[in-house]
Amino acid sequence: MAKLSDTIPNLVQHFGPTLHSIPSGGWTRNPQDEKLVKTHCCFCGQQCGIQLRVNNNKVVGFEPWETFPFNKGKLCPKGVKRYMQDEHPDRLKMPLQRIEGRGFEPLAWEPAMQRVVSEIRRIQERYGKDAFAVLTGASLTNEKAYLMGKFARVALQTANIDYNGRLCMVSAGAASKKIFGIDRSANPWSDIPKAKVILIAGANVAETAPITTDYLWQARENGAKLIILDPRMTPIARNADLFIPVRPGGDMAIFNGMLHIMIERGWIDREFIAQHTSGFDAVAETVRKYTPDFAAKIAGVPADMIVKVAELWGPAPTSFLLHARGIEHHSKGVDNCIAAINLVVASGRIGREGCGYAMITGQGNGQGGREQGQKCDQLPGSRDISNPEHRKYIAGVWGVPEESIPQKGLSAVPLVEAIHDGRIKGLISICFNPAVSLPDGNFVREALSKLEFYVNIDFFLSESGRYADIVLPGSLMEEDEGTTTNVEGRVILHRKAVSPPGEAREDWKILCDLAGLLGHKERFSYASPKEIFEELRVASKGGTSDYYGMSWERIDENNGMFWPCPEPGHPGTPRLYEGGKFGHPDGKAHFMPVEWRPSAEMPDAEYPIILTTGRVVSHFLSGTQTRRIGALMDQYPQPRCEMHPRLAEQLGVSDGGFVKVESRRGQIVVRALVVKTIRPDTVFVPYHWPLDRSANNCTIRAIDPVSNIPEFKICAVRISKTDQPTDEIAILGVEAGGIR
Ligand SMILES: Nc1nc2c(c(=O)[nH]1)N[C@H]1C(S)=C(S)[C@@H](COP(=O)(O)OP(=O)(O)OC[C@H]3O[C@@H](n4cnc5c(=O)[nH]c(N)nc54)[C@H](O)[C@@H]3O)O[C@H]1N2
Ligand SMILES: Nc1nc2c(c(=O)[nH]1)N[C@H]1C(S)=C(S)[C@@H](COP(=O)(O)OP(=O)(O)OC[C@H]3O[C@@H](n4cnc5c(=O)[nH]c(N)nc54)[C@H](O)[C@@H]3O)O[C@H]1N2
Ligand code: SF4
Ligand SMILES: [Mo]
Repeated sequence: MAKLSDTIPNLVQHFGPTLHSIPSGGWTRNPQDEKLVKTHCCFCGQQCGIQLRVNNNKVVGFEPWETFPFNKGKLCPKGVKRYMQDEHPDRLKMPLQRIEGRGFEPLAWEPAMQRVVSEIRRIQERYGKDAFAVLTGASLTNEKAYLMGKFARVALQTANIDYNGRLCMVSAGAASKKIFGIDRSANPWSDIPKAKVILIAGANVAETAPITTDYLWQARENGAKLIILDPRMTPIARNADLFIPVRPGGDMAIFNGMLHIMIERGWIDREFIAQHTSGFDAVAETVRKYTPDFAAKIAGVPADMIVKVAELWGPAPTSFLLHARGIEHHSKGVDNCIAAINLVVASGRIGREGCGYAMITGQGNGQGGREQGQKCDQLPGSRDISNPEHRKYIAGVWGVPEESIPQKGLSAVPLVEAIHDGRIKGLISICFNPAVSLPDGNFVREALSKLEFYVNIDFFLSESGRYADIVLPGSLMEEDEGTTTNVEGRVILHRKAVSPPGEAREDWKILCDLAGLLGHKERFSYASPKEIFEELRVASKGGTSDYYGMSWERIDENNGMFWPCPEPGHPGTPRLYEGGKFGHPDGKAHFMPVEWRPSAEMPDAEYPIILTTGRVVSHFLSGTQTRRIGALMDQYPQPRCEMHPRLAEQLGVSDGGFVKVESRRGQIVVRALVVKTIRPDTVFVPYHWPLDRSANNCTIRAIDPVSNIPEFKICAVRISKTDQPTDEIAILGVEAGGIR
């Protein structure tokens, strides 16, 4: 059984000697060998085009890729530095096994794989197939995401597979499916500059989708008005025409309040509503009570702001609404998104040039990662695992009896709860770092330490990997090839720039080998990721996310292709819902009424302050990659607790001083960042750090009843001034190990 105490001495050993050094390992630059590889950034859902400069099987730099249409050569600080992680001395190059009391030791591939297979067999024989679970990620390519879904259902026959997009896109996806019938942003980004009003709710665009900022500036040049809803005045909000400093959890009241005014003043498109939608009357009835005063009280903003935002949005000739996790990471995340989409559909401004709606996807393959069947309730092509027709089709593609495909399993948070209470005994995880990224971190780490067997596939030893019995060295994006689907729904191709170092292997090969050893060789005998794509495209045929008409060659020639693309001659579909044709069988958009409700934990006398969590520009997700890049560490070395000067004064805290942030579940000690750009009742802590700097020590395990997304964006905390923790220097030492 894994205990963190076993691994800590080894952890220090693991990080200790590596600071600031790039071992040359006998490598020499070969001037004749230099080449540029056109590919894409490995980080966020923008998936910017980049050219990697490669020499003698190493990425040594980059050049902009100016003809790639999405970013036209532009990159953010992470994209520019991404290649520096490749050479970090922590890169895993051998399988590791954790030995009780000794920590990790290298192991050859064959015994490592044998141990994994025998533990899977032992656990499944003893406790049943579903006692072995799979956690995957949306940074994986489409091919790997597809492979993971098939691996779980065919090779392991476990129902319990879910992915880290469960912490990310699922509220937006569920809302889009309910209203539009399709889970994808509705427009290509080229529609953004054509919109006259742009409303952005809960997205810190400048830091988390930096290239989108450029599209917004183009819109501003064209005279667009910009509206931002965020409890913090984010960089983009400083240039907005209207900034609404909403109280966390209050957005739905604003959306319903806007619709209330739009109906009252005749700013809805009655003809569009009659022809192309259903269910509007129930929504009109629900928003009747959302007067500006009523909505303002819930949202914690002045009532005239609600009138002002309705006056900007209501009569606009064209518009674009974008949102991200700020309104989605809630136990009412789906309803928040529904309220936002109701506004778009009621205005009739969708499905034509300059009229759009988008959820800003997060992870590199945030879009594709949620289509290929690695969700607990899903089969490839965004199919439904409980639909008999869908099951039959996929069983045919996989060549297995339909009955052998498990039914719906547990989603990420309940899955970890099932580990904690002993229903799940074994775990394989790839591209997911639950020890840092799931809410209620102490509970999650306790769960991981209870597993009888845990195998983790990663290129660095993540905080979750430290609980694993076996760690298998997988591949970085530039060490493998495959497709991802960007924020617009554009499927693009990542080219292999270098091969994995040492004995590390491409992720897909590891999975296929494992499936083979488990007795399913013939169904996992792909010669390349391209062959996996060929099967994926057939599996997606007829599903909503239909890739059937695409090929790697077509994707390459066209700088990406938008799904649905149902036939080989089909041009793809950059803009959805043209002519008011929506994705439901009746072709209509289905309005849904939603009522505001309180968040799972509201501030009270004991825990009086709202904690919200999120990101900073220089770090990515659980930080395993960006905390190893020196230039990014220099920009933001440690998490800080953002608070308003008024709150800081009440607490007697000064900028840079230490504070203890405590919730009912856990605590962190971090430095304060005193800024006027945040509501005085709310503090913000970025979550990219582990252990005693992990914002998720404080967050709550409440989830949305429909999407099961965790409520990362609001919980109650108390804050007190405190001294510098004695271990800060040690922790800083570990984390300053970035490559410069
Ligand atoms: N630099 C960087 N970029 C990233 C990532 C990263 O880790 N680092 N991750 C990628 C991923 S996976 C994702 S999901 C995206 C996330 O992208 P975003 O959603 O833009 O990022 P967050 O910081 O999680 O949250 C966005 C904003 O929500 C606000 N907020 C909090 N509560 C509320 C609320 O109740 N209502 C409203 N309206 N706003 C609220 C916060 O103040 C914050 O400014 O970024 C992607 N891009
Ligand atoms: N408090 C709080 N918590 C949050 C959020 C928040 O806003 N606040 N945001 C949530 C969101 S939106 C997200 S998306 C999640 C992200 O949650 P995580 O799952 O933690 O995301 P990553 O940091 O990408 O972790 C993935 C792990 O896989 C590895 N990895 C990355 N790419 C690959 C690959 O191609 N192959 C292999 N083998 N390994 C790979 C990385 O090294 C890392 O160890 O965090 C969520 N957690
Ligand atoms: S915006 Fe996203 S995809 Fe583009 S360079 Fe930055 S992290 Fe990479
Ligand atoms: Mo995300």
